[in-house]
Amino acid sequence: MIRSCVTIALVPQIKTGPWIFWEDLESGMAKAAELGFDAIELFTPSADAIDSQRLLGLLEQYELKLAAVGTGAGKVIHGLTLTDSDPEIRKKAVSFISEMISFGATFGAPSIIGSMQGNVLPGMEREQVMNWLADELNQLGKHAGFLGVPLIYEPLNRYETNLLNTLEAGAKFLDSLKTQNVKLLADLFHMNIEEVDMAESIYKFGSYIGHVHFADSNRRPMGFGHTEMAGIASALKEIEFTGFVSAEAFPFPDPDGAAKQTILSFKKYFSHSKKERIDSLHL
Ligand code: LER
Ligand code: MN
Repeated sequence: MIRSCVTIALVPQIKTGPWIFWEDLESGMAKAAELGFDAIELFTPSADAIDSQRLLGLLEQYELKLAAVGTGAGKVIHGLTLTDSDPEIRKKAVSFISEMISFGATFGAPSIIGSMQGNVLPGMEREQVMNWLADELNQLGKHAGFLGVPLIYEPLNRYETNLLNTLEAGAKFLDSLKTQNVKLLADLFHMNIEEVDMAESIYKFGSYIGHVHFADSNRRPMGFGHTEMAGIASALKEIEFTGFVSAEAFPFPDPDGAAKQTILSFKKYFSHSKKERIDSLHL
């Protein structure tokens, strides 16, 4: 069964980013629960930013799962990437992500490596950079596996990284790793820029996909752009995807409106109830 998820960002430095809820943790969770989301995805400044006992209590209280945790704050706040030319920075990036993996794993949630992957910058050799990334994903994937969760690697569009931009490139790279515990994140916004045919790529590389970011072509909530979601939803069902479709989209027109639009779109494409699917068409 495909489950719904909404993002909550608790990192003030990136207030203009593609995350739905921005208030405090509890009010985001209360709204997610009220709208009927299955889960939340958290974007926090660090692994110790939220007290685990408190989060556990809130997840129980609002009957929500923690679907995933993002690691991008390591770059935004601390300037860390896994492919920095400075070995000390790479080491700090690995330890930042490693701590996030441990935090997420307490709740059975995988961590996501998105912007922390970095770029091949002028003066660097691509082969060397990809070797660093491979070694680090092997190490981090093993750590995650030890804690019983996968690690999620996210191909990003060309304006954010020049490492790997498509599901195909990501899948080939994962095949070259020693660890089998790294999965791909299919972010529909990045895919809209990079894939030739989004549904086809999902069919082809479905076995690699561990998480989905749900946003329309313009990164607004699904339904506010021109992505052909019906074919993509069929592909996700066809590959028997059982993870979370998580709204990482701009809070347009505002967080509440974005969350509402997301859950309506989710029901339209993924609900098992015919009544819910029909109702969502009339709103
Ligand atoms: C992270 O999931 C992502 O998609 C990046 O574009 C955020 O900068
Ligand atoms: Mn994403």
